[in-house]
Parts: sequence; structure tokens; C-alpha cells
Amino acid sequence: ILQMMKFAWDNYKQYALGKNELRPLTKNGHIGNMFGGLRGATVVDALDTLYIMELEEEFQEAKKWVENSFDLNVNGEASLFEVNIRYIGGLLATYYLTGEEVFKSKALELGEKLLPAFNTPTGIPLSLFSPCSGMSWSWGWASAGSSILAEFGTLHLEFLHLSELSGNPVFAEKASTSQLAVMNIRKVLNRIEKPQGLYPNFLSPVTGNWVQHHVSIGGLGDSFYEYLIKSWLMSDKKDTEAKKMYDDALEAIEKHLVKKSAGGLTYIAEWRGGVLEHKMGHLACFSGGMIALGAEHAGEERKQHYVDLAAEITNTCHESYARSDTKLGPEAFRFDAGTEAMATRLSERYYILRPEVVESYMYMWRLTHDPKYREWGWEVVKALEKHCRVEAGFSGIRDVYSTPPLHDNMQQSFFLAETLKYLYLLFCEDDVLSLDDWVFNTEAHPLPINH
Ligand code: DMJ
Repeated sequence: ILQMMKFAWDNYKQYALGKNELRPLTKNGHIGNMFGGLRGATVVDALDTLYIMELEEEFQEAKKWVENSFDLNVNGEASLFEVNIRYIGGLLATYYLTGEEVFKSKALELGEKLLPAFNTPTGIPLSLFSPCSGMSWSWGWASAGSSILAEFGTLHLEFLHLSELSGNPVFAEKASTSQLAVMNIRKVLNRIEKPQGLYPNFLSPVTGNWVQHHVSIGGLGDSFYEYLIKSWLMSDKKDTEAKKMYDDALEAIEKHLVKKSAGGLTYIAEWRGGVLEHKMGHLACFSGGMIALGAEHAGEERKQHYVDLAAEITNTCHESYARSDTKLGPEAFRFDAGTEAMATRLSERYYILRPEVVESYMYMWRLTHDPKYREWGWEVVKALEKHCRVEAGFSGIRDVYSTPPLHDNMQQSFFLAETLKYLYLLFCEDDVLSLDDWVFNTEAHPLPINH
């Protein structure tokens, strides 16, 4: 796994250093439109993985780029969520691991640039911002200018650390002059009525009301739930409001969305205004790990129940891999018309090096030490080597059911931040980034628990 990381990094460095991602077939860099004018997403996402794997020379190369070439004075529409989880998360984690000031100062400087996005009537931030001009916008595709649950709900961990490191409460609490920051987001969410206790994915930053009744634990909703339980853990279990929100949300999810297929596979469906769609996205597969993490703290009578639920969901996600020809899982899989845990639409057959399934293996391993999770992780390592490794890096594939697969020519930065880190940790001792001392942000960047 360490060699895979070195290979992914070396090729990025050779062909794409300073661009956001590597295109491993054409051997060039990709910039894309997720990070506005910011560059080097792969560098910042890879820093802590290189450090944890003790790839010292490679870590120094990445650090040098941050010191000399990482420019924050740029413009362009950047995603608040993506910049927070990848850049702020990556810089904070590397600062906490190494104690080196450069990572802290870059994180704080960038954090300041996110704040204007919170200047809305409710304090719910808009989705896009420009680092220099201070302007912000909603996604064009989000109905009625809404903000997305998984985006404004995935800031808490990083913002609390920004407040602590800067000594400036503005990131965490309501500032005296305007409504800012993450505690206010909670207040809005607690105030408004939730259909059957569920959180829809679209919220108006102007009125503070839900815009559409689509609920999902996969894309658009996912990491909001993750950050509730992790906020509680990161506060050393003092943030009981977050724990209650997590417990209540999980109860509603179990009641309304968790289903069992005819073949006995447990899955989490999506909900559209009361109608269930029997589909699980690859993104939703993080939930096995999340429920495992929460299970330990659920109280004796609920603990076993949640351990079982986490194991069942992780098993279903493993099935989505095991039932494909490449042994890698599709972007989404369904449970309808006689199908179980397989994609039914051409457009859902791709795999872009996503981490969520191995993330759940890692948490399940730490919780149970059942060797099957390491075996399943090793199946993924072999499949990545066989189907995704190309001459100059690792690439996503267009169809997990066809061999040899067609490659998408993209080495995503989260492959280095998350997929390879979680695989590595799956085979480490439990005291390497112990879950008693660290929480992982949603991009797998470790942040210390506030003991
Ligand atoms: C990552 O950027 C994060 O894990 C995020 O929460 C969801 N999507 C990708 C990986 O699939």
C-alpha cells in the first residue's frame, strides 16, 4: 500500500505538480472547476498520508510546494465544502501531526477567506465563494438558490479547530457584528421542522426552510450525519447537542430508510417526498463505518444492535464489489426488479477510486478485529493494482462489470488522502492514529480530540 502511495505521488509530482489532479493516461495535470483559482489539491490532500506512511522525502517535496508555490490570493468560484474538507482539513491535520507552523498559518489564512460566504439572512453559507473578492454564490443546479445539507453540515470539525488555533471565535460562534459560523448552522437546523425526523438535502439560506424533500445518506446528505457524531467525539463527549442530533437522525433513518432485500442484504434507501428509491450510492457506504464508530458509545443495550447494523451495511457494500467483474464497486447499486447490490443503469457503473467502502472496513476492523475486513481490504488492493494502475499512476474506470476496463484518465486527490490512507490503517496496529485520540474529517484528515 505504501508502494502504491509512492507510485501515485511520484507520477503526480512528475507530470502534474501544482495542478489539482494527475491525468495518468495522458500524463498531464487537471485543474477542473471545484477549487476556483486554488491549485495543488493533490499536494495538500496527500501531505498527511505521506507523513503517516513515513515517506519522508516525498513529504518534504509536498511541504516545499506548500511553502513556495501555494498561492491563496486567487479568484474564481471555489466550493466552500471541497476547500474546507480537502485544503483546510489537510493543512490542519498536517499541522497537528508535525507541529510545523507553515501548515497552521496557511490553514488560518485560507479559513478567513471562507467567512464572507456566511453573510446570508440565516447565516447558512452559500456553496461557492471566491477567495479574494469575498463574493459568494449558490450552485446553478441547486433548486431555488438552496444550500446543500452535506456541504454546510460538514464544516464543524475544521471550524472549531480554526477558532481554537486562531483564538478567534468567529469560526465557531455567533460573532457580535454578523451571523457567522457553525454553531449558528446548528441553531437553524434545530429550529426547523423535520419531515418524520429526517433532514432533507436542500435548504434555503434566505428563508431557512427546506426547499425539496429529498433525503439521502449518500451524496448531498452523507457527511452531515458523520460530522454530528464526530463533533461529539472531538469535543471529548461534551457536545451533547451534537450527540442527540446524531441519535435522533439515526433513529429516523433506521425507521424510514433502512431496508432488507429479498436476498437478506441490509441497505439504506433514498427518500423523495415520502417515496422510497431502493438505491444506495457508493458514497452512502461510509455509513457502515460511521455507525460502527457511534456504536461504541451507544449504551450497553443499543451497542450490539448498532454493531450488527454497521456490519450488515458494510457487508452489503462488500457485496457490491464482490458481484462485479473487477471486484470494485459501482457508483450506485440498486435493489429492485430482481437486482441486488448491482448497478442497473449504464451511468452508474463507474468507479472513481472512491474510499467509502474501505473506510468502513477500517472502522469495522478496529471495532471487531474480525479478519474478514482485512481480507476484503486486500481484495480491493489487488483489484486496484489489476484494473486501476496504469503506466503513470492510478485511474478510475468506466464500468466495473467489464474487463479489461476503460480508464477515465483521472487520479482523484481523495485516492491519496483517503483510499490509500484507510487501506494502510486497516493493516496497522490500532494505536496508529488511535480512535481514542483522533477523529478523521470526511476527507480522512485526522484532527485531534480535545481531551
Ligand atoms: C471525498 O471528497 C469525501 O469523502 C466526501 O465526503 C465525499 N466524496 C469524496 C470521496 O468519494
